[in-house]
Amino acid sequence: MEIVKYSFQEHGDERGQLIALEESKEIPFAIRRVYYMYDTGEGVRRGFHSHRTLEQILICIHGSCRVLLDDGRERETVLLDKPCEGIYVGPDTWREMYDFSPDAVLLVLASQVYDENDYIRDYEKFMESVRDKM
Ligand code: T46
Repeated sequence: MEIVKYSFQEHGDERGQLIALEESKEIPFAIRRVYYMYDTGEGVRRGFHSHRTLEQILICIHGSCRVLLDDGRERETVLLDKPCEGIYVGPDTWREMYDFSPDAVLLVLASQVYDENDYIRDYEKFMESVRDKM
């Protein structure tokens, strides 16, 4: 599977770096929610679900973590370790986040507000839903 990666423009000067992300510009959807996770315990694995419609951009703005993506055919992992890089994670993609460094802050820009009905949290049900679309 192809992982869609973004390299965001850094507006650097002698004061340091700044990255600006605008909806429908650097981010390919209207941003309706922002959340972030931090203080993730050692050895913790999060995620374990897919979404029916949600689109997201994941950016590890501090520290590092790994993301496993599974589209029902293939699994890929990606290392997020730069605040200027992000990945797109769309619907019908199982995701797991792991290997968080103690200082990791994983920022997520999302296309929809929180809706538990958009989640598929059972791997067999996820496989059934993607098989139906293959
Ligand atoms: C995803 C990955 C990358 C809210 O109340 N509002 C929110 O917007 C979110 C994201 C979560 N919550 C609550 C629901 C749970 O009680 O926060 C708690 C932890 O959420 P969850 O267990 O779903 O977190 P992760 O890390 O497994 O998954 C999250 C997102 O939920 C998910 O959409 O794609 O990060």
